[in-house]
Amino acid sequence: MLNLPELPYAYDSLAPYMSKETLEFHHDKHHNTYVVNANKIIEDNNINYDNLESLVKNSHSSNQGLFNNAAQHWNHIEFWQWMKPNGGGNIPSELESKIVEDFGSFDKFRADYIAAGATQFGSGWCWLVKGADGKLSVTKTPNGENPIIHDQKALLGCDVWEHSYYIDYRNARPKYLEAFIDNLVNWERVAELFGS
Ligand code: MN3
Repeated sequence: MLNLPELPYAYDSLAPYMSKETLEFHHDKHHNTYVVNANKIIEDNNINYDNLESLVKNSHSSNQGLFNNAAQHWNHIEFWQWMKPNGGGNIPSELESKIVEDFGSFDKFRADYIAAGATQFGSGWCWLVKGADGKLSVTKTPNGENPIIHDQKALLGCDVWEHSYYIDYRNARPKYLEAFIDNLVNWERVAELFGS
């Protein structure tokens, strides 16, 4: 059974950058629906799996409905941890050096990341990933697709489905992405994933 995790902070603690109302809908309704749907498909088809990552990987080519919901479950578990109250700001130095090495500057990374999220047509995600060669890059994916199926390690993902920003930013997706990078990102979590 897949389970909906609690948010790692209070619902009102990311305001004004992400409101209590957004988190209530996004976590309690949208994320929960992915969990309920994935569990139903798993149960109805007697699907066995070792862990969520292998379920995401194995369902990608064999069961689109299960993949959509299991991948979104994984994406959201990570997404909640990629934010924190009073986020943004200081980046652990080892990670910052690597970002500068691979992008030229932090500002270039920031611009690339926001552009990836802003230009993802329709629903999806933008990512900072570490490739098999250890190099960092920015990518974007449609719907529930994620770096797992591209054999990349996800270091930082941002949900650009409208349910993630429409209550707070209406149609201004770039404003939401700017607020995410500047005021919400939990860089300690990103650095932990980078080092692991
Ligand atoms: Mn979402």
